[in-house]
Formats: sequence, C-alpha cells, structure tokens
Amino acid sequence: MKVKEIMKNLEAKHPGENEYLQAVQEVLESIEEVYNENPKYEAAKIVERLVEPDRIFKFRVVWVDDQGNTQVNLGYRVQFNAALGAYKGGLRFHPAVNESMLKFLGFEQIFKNSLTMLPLGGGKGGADFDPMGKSDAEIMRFCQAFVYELWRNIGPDQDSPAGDVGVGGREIGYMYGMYKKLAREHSTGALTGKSFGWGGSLIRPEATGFGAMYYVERMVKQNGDTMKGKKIALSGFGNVAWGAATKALELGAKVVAISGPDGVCEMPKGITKEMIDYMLDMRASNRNKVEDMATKFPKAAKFTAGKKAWSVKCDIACPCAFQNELDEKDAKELIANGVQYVAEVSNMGCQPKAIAAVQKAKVPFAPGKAVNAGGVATSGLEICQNAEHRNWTAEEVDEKLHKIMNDIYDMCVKYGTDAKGNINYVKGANIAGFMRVADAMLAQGII
Ligand code: 2IT
Repeated sequence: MKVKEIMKNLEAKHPGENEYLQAVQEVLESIEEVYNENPKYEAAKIVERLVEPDRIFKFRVVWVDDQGNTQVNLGYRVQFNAALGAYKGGLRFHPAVNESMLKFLGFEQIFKNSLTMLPLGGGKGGADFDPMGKSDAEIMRFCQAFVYELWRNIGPDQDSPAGDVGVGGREIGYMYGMYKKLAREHSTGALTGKSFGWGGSLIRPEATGFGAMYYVERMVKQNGDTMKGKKIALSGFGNVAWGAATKALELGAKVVAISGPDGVCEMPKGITKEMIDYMLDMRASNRNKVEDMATKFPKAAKFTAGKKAWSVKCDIACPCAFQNELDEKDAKELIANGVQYVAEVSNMGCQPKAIAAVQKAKVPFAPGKAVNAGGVATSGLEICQNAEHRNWTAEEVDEKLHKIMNDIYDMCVKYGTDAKGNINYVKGANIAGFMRVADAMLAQGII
C-alpha cells in the first residue's frame, strides 16, 4: 500500500469530503508499515475495502414545527464496517452534518470500537437538524420522523445507534419509543444511552468523560506523576465535558477552563461540584452559552468572549466539543504556556498541524479514538445488560469501564512504542485498532 496513491484515488472519488479524507489519511499513515509487512492484507485489498462504507442510508426527514410549518431535513446512517459485530455508533444532530462528517466519524468508530475489544462494528449517523432553540415537542416530532425512516435498518444484532453531539438521553427516549412502536418488540439493544429504568445502563452518561480521565491518569502516571493539583482545560460544557470534569475533580485535579461557542470561562480555583451540576442546566436550556456559568457563579468564573479554552494556562488540555477545534495556533499557545499533556476527548478534536506541533514539542498526545472509547464501550455493556435482561450496579459498570480503558492504554503503548522507548499514542491506537479489524476481515473472506 502507498498512502499517497490511495489518498489520491479517494480524493478523486470523494472530492471535498475533507473531514473524511483527513481521518483516513491519519489512520493510513500510522498503519502503513505494519500493513506492508503483511502481504495477506494487500492481497485481500483490506485498506481499499476498509475505506468505503458497507452502505449509506440517506433520507428525507419531514416534520411540523410549533408554528405549523413543514420542515425538511436530511438524515443519514453510515454502516461502515461489520467485521467485529453489528454496526455501533452515535447519531449527531447539528446543522453542519453532511456525508463527509458522518463518514469521518464512522471510519474512526471502526477502530475505536475495535480497541474496546467488544463485538462492535463501526457506524455513525445523524441529521442536519439544529436542536438549538427547538421546543421539547419539536425535538420529539423530529426524533419520531427520523426513526420512522430508519427503524427497519436498526436493531440489537443489526445496527445500534446512540447519542453524539445534539443527541442525549431525551432524544434517545423519543427515538426508542417510536422504534418500539414500529418494530412491535422490546429490542432494547437497538439504541443505547437509554435512561436507567427502561434498559439504560448506569454510568453510560458519565462514561465518555470518566473513561477519558482514566486514560489521562495513565498518561500522567507514565511520567511518574499524579493527577493531584493538575490544571485541566476542557472545551465545551456538554455531556463529555461534564463527565470529564466530574472524574477530574474526584482524582484531585483542577478544571480551570470550560468553553462554548461564545467564549471561555476561566476558573482559577477550579470548578466545583455545584458548578459541574450547573453544566447540566446550561445544556438543558438549549442556549449554548458558557457565559451563563459566570453569570451564575460570578466570583468563581470569569467569562471572556471570543476566546477558546486553549488560551488558559493549563497542564492538561482536553478538547471535548467538536472536530478540528484545536488548531496549530492554539497548540503553540498551549505549548508556550507549559502544557504537559494533550488528550483529545472529542472525535478528531485536533487539526493535523496541531498534533504535529504538540508531538514536536515532545508533549504526550493521545487521540480521540482511544481516549473517548469509554462511551461506546459502555454502550456495549448496555447491550450486554439488555441481552441478559438485567441491570448491573454502577460499581460493576465502572469497574468494567476502567478495565477497558486500562487495556486500551496498554495496547496503545504496546503498538506505539519505538525502539528508543518513545510512545506515539496515535500510532499505537491506530495499529491496535486496525489489526483486530483486518484479521477479522481476512478470516471472514472476500465479502
Ligand atoms: O463517538 C462516539 O463514540 C459516540 N458518540 C458514542 C457511540 C455509542 O454508540 O455509544
């Protein structure tokens, strides 16, 4: 395999799908060596097969808003790769959603799900629907219309969506309700991120953030250090940042920044439990303004409009919001301010030039597909509980999540350490994730 050639062909076939091409390029560069050492991969055209989704559903979603106007959106489900199990991955509702974004997310999901060592294939979906400012009734009607179109193509042994940006417990509830009505069966594993009480798993809401902090804790330990007193900058204030802040506080670290599309909230003394709880209200309000934290806690939080979390001096930087949210300039600012670790919690949160700058400065950098895998891993645990018709305790789930994150960390180190003992977490995650999928594809024949 020659990465340049494959990329040239892909660019010709999928012009302008920049996020997707970026995600593929990063993986191919990491695995090139391993791939070329195994002629069986080349013979079975593993890479050529892996970069194209099994199929993409694209459909019109029609619904009626509160004023009685008909609204039309585009919905998608990308079923990318099923070598390891039924398709699994979130749904994103955001006005910028398009095929490129969902293909990048679906592609990443294949390797992330592989790293969890659970039987999960890779998929992703969503719609260009903007939840901002929508009423609860509008959200419900949209979710119902979305599932009306997709329900035949999901199910616990077929494809199991979950939440992502713009899709949380409320939306999953509305989608599951409609799914159940249409399918005429309680296939609870058809969607994950359900509420506890009707099939949801304890710790699933916290899992992405908790898992990320378990991973970061290992990175810090690798350097003979601890999380105590470490200053952490998080971007966003959604579900992922909330879970990360909760665990960071528990581990004795100090979250000194959160951010939103409107700017950054700096908290020199660190975020408190009360403030973390308030993040949930901020999200539920659908205002999407981080300034609300400073309005509510004027002594503890200072809001600066138009600035990112990366302008705040910190030891650990964790993008938790959206792809490509941390650019080269941000990376340079973080490095100048003495950042010690950068861990992506959002999917592909850092631009390639930002990653290169961080790695060049010898600051350990970990990729989203490893750091945020705790979310989908716990979705996998939710499916297990659904199949058993049982609920595990929070302790049981958390213990399993912690073990999965430790194992992912160990795999990244195993496959990412060079002869000099330097660890490249990106390479480690991509190689470990790829090998499991590639070997499964080889064993299952040319399909
Ligand atoms: O990006 C992700 O891994 C998710 N949005 C969670 C997917 C899932 O199926 O739990």
